[in-house]
Formats: sequence, C-alpha cells, structure tokens
Amino acid sequence: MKTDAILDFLRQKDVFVSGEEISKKLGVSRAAVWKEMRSLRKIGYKIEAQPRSGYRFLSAPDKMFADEITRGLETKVIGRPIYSYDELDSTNTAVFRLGEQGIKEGVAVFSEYQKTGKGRLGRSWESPKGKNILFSVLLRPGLAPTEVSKVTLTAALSVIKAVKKIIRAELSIKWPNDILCGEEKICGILTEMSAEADRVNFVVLGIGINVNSDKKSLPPGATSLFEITKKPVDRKELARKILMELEKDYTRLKEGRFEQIAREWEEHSSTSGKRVVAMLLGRKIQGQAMGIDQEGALWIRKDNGLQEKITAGDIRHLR
Ligand code: BT5
Repeated sequence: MKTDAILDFLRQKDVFVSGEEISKKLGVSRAAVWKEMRSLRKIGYKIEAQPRSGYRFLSAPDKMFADEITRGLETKVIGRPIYSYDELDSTNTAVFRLGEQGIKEGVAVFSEYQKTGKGRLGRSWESPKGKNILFSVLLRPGLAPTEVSKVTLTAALSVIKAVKKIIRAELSIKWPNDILCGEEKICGILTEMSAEADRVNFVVLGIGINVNSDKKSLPPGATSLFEITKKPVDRKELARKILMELEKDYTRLKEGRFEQIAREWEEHSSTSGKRVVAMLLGRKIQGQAMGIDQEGALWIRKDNGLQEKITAGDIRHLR
C-alpha cells in the first residue's frame, strides 16, 4: 500500500520525521504508519524510532527487492520493470513465459534462489539462497537466430565492466560466456531464444554471478567476488551497474556496432592467445585461440597450421 511512499519520504529526510508528519503527508492514520513501520522492520529495514522525534531511516536489508534495485537505476529499457522473487525454478524460464506473452523488452526478473537454475547444454547453475545475483532479461534484438551469440558476448562485456567498476580484481572473459578470476568461474551467462527459421522472436539473457557466497557453498572450480576481496559486495549496486552497462552495450549491438563490442571484448578476454581444446559434437580440436571475428565466432589455429572457427560449444584453456 503506502510502504514505498513511506520509505521514500523517510529516505529523503535523513533525519527523524514524526509519525504525525508522515501521516499528514501521505494521508494515512498514525496507526497505519506504525503498522507499516512494523512490517518494514519485519522484512529487514532498519528504522530507528524515538518516542518524541519519530522515525529515522537507517538501512535497507541485503535483499534484491525490485524497488531497491530500481532506486537510482539510470536506464530507459533494461530493467524496466524489474520483478523479484525469493524463489523460482529458473529466472530464464520465468522470463521466457513473459516473452511468450508478448511483454516488451527490458523486463528483468531477479530471484534469491533457483530450484532448477540452468546452465548451457542441460547443465545446472547452483547458487545458495540470498547471496548472489541471479537474473534474466527479456530482449527483442531483431537479429537472425545465427547472430544471437552476439548477445552473450555483449552481456559478458557489460558484466565484466560493471564488476570492475566495483571491485579491483584480475577478471577475464573465457569464450564465450564465462567470467573468470584466474581459472575460477564467477559468472555464467545463458542465452535462450524463441525463433522461427530466420527471425528471432525474443531472447532471454540469463546471468548468474557469485557475489557474496563463500567457496564452500559453490561447485568446484567456482569462486565469488567475496572470496576475491574478502569484503561483502552491495548486490543491488552491482545489479544496477550491470543493467546500466548492458543498456549501453545492447544499444550498440542493436545499432549494428558489434565490431566495437568485439574489440572491447578482446581486451578483456583471456582466451585469445591461449592453447585451447574445443569440444564439438563428436570431435575435439586443439590449437591456439586467435580471437573472435565480427560475428563473435572463435578462430583456432590448429596444430596442423589450418584455422577453424567455432561458433558454439565449450572450450577448455590449456595454458
Ligand atoms: C553457464 O552455463 O555458465 C550459464 C549459467 C547461467 C546461470 C543463470 S542464473 C540466472 C539465469 N537463470 C537460469 O536458470 N540460468 C541463468 P555453463 O557454461 O553450461 O556452465 C555450467 C557449469 O558451471 C556447471 O556444469 C558447473 O560445472 C558450473 N557451475 C554451476 N554453478 C556454478 C556457480 N554458481 N559458479 C560457477 N560455476 C558453476
């Protein structure tokens, strides 16, 4: 009901505000104000109350509430609106449904936990409750199905730039969709689409980032931002930064400037120049990764000197 309005009002003031002032301003009874304060505290807001002075906002809980992420979000499309949940099967599945309902692009769904978080190729994404960032965004990029991998590469660039704005760490992108610290994974991206033969209806971009969980609660080979810095990271601030970077990069993608994105992606990539092995359907190729082309495909110089490009699948860094 008036919860958002009360929070906004308290936050603007940054001093004690009397119950009477709040009730006048918002046109509700003082009893209603008191009740709202109680329910805000119940969900983790810290609000100081003093009998004579009234109420003072102290802090918001470490929860990915949609309103909290939206506060200070400077985007026009991405994250407009945001929905957030305590638990879902998968944010990708939830956003896919929104796509099928014809909802406009930009809507984002966050969840504190996923019962069946999805990785690529039928793999799973494991993330303990309330510690990390798990979300998906609906996009309608107007690309051909063969070009959708560009969305994944674009998102990887946006995430790494956003994270680097918040923490100092040696992070890199492993083709096509992993963000690593050293060789340990802190972020995975899953792009799914609904398409006809030559036209994409919509794309669901799903991003999972290990933010504040400790290594013990993550699968082997994974690490988190907390493990890197030993300090908790403000998840909402990071989420906002990612959405904002994504809006800028996605706009460039839509305007046909993927070449620019690919160049920046290369600057952050740890794949280019490495010896890699690529697992393709039924066969393996080994050689030196040369970098991505204007379509986002990875070129590998094989040991026999021939070059081959891969457009999808998994690679392993050898050294
Ligand atoms: C990915 O797949 O890396 C894509 C992950 C996308 C997850 C997000 S979360 C929000 C949205 N909703 C979803 O349901 N999914 C998306 P892939 O490259 O296939 O990597 C999956 C593999 O990474 C697993 O087989 C594990 O080995 C490993 N893994 C699982 N959970 C991990 C974690 N939290 N951190 C690092 N690695 C993990």
